[in-house]
Amino acid sequence: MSTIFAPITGRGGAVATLRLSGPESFRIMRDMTGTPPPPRHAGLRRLRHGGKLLDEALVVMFPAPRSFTGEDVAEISIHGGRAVQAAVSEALVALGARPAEPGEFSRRAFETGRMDLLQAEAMADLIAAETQAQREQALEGGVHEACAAWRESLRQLMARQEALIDFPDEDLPPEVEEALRAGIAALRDEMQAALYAAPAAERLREGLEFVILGAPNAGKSTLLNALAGEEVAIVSELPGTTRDAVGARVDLGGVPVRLTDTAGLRETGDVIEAEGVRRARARAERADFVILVAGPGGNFAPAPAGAAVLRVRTKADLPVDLADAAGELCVSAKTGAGLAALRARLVDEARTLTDNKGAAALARPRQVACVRDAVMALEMALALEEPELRAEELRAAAQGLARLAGGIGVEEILDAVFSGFCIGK
Ligand SMILES: Nc1nc2c(ncn2[C@@H]2O[C@H](COP(=O)(O)OP(=O)(O)OP(=O)(O)O)[C@@H](O)[C@H]2O)c(=O)[nH]1
Ligand SMILES: [Mg+2]
Repeated sequence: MSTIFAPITGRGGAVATLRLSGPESFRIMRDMTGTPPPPRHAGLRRLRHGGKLLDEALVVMFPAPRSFTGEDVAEISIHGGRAVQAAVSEALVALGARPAEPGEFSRRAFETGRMDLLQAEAMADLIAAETQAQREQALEGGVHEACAAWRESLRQLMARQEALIDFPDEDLPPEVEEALRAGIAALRDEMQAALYAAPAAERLREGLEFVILGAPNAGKSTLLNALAGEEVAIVSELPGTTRDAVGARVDLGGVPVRLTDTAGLRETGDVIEAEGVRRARARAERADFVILVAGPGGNFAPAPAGAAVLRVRTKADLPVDLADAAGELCVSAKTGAGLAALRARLVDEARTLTDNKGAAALARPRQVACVRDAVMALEMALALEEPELRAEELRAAAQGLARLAGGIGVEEILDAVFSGFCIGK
């Protein structure tokens, strides 16, 4: 096993912390510091290599197995500048360590049993979280706990199923069989609830896309700028100003949303604008939510099939003697009227779309696939009368859950999982 190192702090700070992990890490620290501090105590040490002083560093040693990776780990906090980091990195390489790959620390932590795959994924999500709702889901999504509880329930069901196999069924009261089936059904229902809620959890992890769609000059770009709080898109009184889809990331009640402004919808001989209109429609069809925009007296574009929409009437400051239709929200970017109400509506939509109703937050396709396999096996088990066959399906369900936690059959997916992590994770 090689000894690896990487910065575990972000760029540009006054201090950078490097983590060194692997069998040679303590020897390397002895070479550089003379005498490293005792385990789990921070000590200030001069780092030297080849007779040269490199920096003064705060050093902490974590002997295996009580370390992040489960291996011997040293963490050294050095000055954050480029030259210091380069000199220390060079010395570490000269002494036998190599730079870590993205996710390599986490992968080692997984391989030494310090965390299961679900915990590793949750940690990656926590570090990547941009908004508070994402942070909460990563921290309290409960998949690790739910998986452990499901596996325990299943273990008990399997034990009862085995007991049924070992005794001829005449000897057993029918209640035993019924209770077992009810137990399987209850477990299936709980896992199914998490599957139903999974799209919401995935949407929160990935972020939502809201698209602004409507006629030219309706005030779409103005609305984007107002909601984003900055001048993202060009606004002009000429219809057909926006061609490319222009996006801004906004935080709607803790949910990350990409708000996309699009070209005004109209028939046009201008090939570039026509392409913009085509993209606008395509974008809206894929969006999680569409904000249909129309100016005073204008018509709303038809909603894309299947899309959830909100109708927003713009330029409410202009006098028009048209009664407002029901279900429209009137705003004026000029006076600010209605913008708070619009934002509140969008926050509601964002929260609803990402509300997983307290179920375990299966936020990755990998997790969904494992739970779906387990649920299907439980369905099969419920459909089967023969105890041996049913036991077989319960074992298949247990395998699905073992894969969910990363216990078995994961070799082929590990690269994919951990390569999605950053260097230093
Ligand atoms: N009075 C008033 N004018 C507005 C308001 N919102 C936008 N406008 C004006 O309407 C015109 C068009 O605004 P844009 O935001 O560029 O409209 P758009 O829908 O993006 O137009 P295209 O990109 O051409 O499709 C500009 O002159 C804006 O200043 C508003 O609330 N009140
Ligand atoms: Mg525009």
